[in-house]
Amino acid sequence: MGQLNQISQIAALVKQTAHQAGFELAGIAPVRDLPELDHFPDWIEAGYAGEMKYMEARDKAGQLKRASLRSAAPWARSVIVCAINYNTANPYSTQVGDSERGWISRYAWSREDYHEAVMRRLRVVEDQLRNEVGERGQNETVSQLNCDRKSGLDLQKQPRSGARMQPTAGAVGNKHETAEPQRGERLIATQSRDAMATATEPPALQTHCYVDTGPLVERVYAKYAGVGWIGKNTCILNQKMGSWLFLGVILTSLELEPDLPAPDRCGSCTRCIDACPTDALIAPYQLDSNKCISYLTIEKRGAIPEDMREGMGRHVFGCDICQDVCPWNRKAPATSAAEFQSREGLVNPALDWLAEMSAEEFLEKFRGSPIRRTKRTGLRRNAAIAVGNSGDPRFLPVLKKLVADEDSIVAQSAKWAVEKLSRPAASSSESYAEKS
Ligand code: B12
Ligand code: SF4
Ligand code: SF4
Repeated sequence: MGQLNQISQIAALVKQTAHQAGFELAGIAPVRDLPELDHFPDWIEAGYAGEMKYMEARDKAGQLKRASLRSAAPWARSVIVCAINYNTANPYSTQVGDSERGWISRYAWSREDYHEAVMRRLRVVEDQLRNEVGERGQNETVSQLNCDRKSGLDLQKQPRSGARMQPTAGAVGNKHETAEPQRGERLIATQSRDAMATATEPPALQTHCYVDTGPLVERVYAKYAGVGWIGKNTCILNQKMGSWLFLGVILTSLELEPDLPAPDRCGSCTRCIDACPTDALIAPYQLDSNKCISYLTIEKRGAIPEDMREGMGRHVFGCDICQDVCPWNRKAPATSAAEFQSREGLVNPALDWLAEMSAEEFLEKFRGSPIRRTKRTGLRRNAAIAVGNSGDPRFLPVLKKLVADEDSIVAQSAKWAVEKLSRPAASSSESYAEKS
């Protein structure tokens, strides 16, 4: 069988396995310097990553790792991008007018943290790829195909780095990227040869799965894998599925036939930009995290800057406004994945319950939930601010207790909320909801 034929069979098998594993969409992107990545250094330079220092990780040469896979993972030739629908049939959280209840973003209602749910499925695809390449024989599928196809990158010239069970080049020591594969991540090599391979031996197949934590801007590769286009709200949108999608990627040393990039279908629409309550979408395709409610409620540690608090409305974890208003989400189907069905009480949680939540209840209620990321302090801080934005004076007794809270971040946020609720009702989350 022809080599190209074999390689396209592998690509087809990978996609088929991805579908069987529960991904609605899967495609293959090439590893090259894609034009969208040119914007990444500017984004970092402008400070739009806020306090997310892991976004600024650099290699030994001082280059931003996420700006180029060619330096962050020099062995990688293709990125398999998989996407899974997490949409549920629940209405948008901000449609719930009850001022006693807060808004949690759709992705966080899930029964299991998406990192684990997506990683488990990626492993199925990775294992199938490994088995397939193993069965067909390394010589044919990995070495000869990659080198014969003259991609401009000759695998034989790449450093072999011992090949087997080797962490990726230049990982950094922070929460998102570590030198060793993290929990749920693996680096596999199908070839069980001596690490001191000779120059005539084929290089090992390497693969590495990532959900969020890899040194790459997943959405750019999703575009080139044909999964969807990058919308003006910066999210990946698929014509049939909308944007309620989680992404997972498998980097592989195998050079697979790339898919065609998805064409941009935003047209003249600017609904997401117009609806963003905090003007975080500073221009089409450009988000300033410092202004984004998702960043403020999930990633930001310490106190939330005062000038950002009012715009947060009753959001307590994440924000979906720029996706809720997107016309491509109007007919987005609901997921059948059990892990992404909503947990009881999370769609529109009672704000006083969150603000007063004990450490034990936080751990118990949010076991295996992405909400753990903001920690109890963050969640209670967010709830206190949401209460301030509720316009509902019935919260004043609760807030007055919180002003004396031992957690100074919560106490400070509650003090702001008391002042806000005590002011004449000029701005509440009702006026906020009008914008969206
Ligand atoms: C950091 C991060 C965040 C940050 C920053 C978001 C951002 N837009 O960058 C914060 C905390 C704000 C965030 C929020 C959310 N996130 Co987030 N996040 C990430 C993470 C870890 C890195 C993203 C990144 O690299 N950003 C860097 C910037 C520069 O990229 P960018 O804004 O996408 O910009 C690119 C393009 O827009 C492009 N571009 C294209 N055309 C043009 C044209 C011009 C003129 C310019 C200037 C630029 C440009 O340039 C940039 C690339 O260099 C990824 C996982 C990953 N490893 O990729 C998840 C990820 C992007 N997040 C995800 C999700 C689900 C969310 C939220 C929906 C969660 C929520 N409900 O609150 C929101 C969505 C907010 C939004 N509108 O983006 C999903 C997105 C899935 C999808 N369908 O797109 C991802 C892929 C996680 C996953 N594994 O599924 N996130
Ligand atoms: S997630 Fe919310 S705050 Fe962030 S850009 Fe979208 S609408 Fe704006
Ligand atoms: S709301 Fe409009 S501009 Fe924004 S992502 Fe959707 S289609 Fe694109």
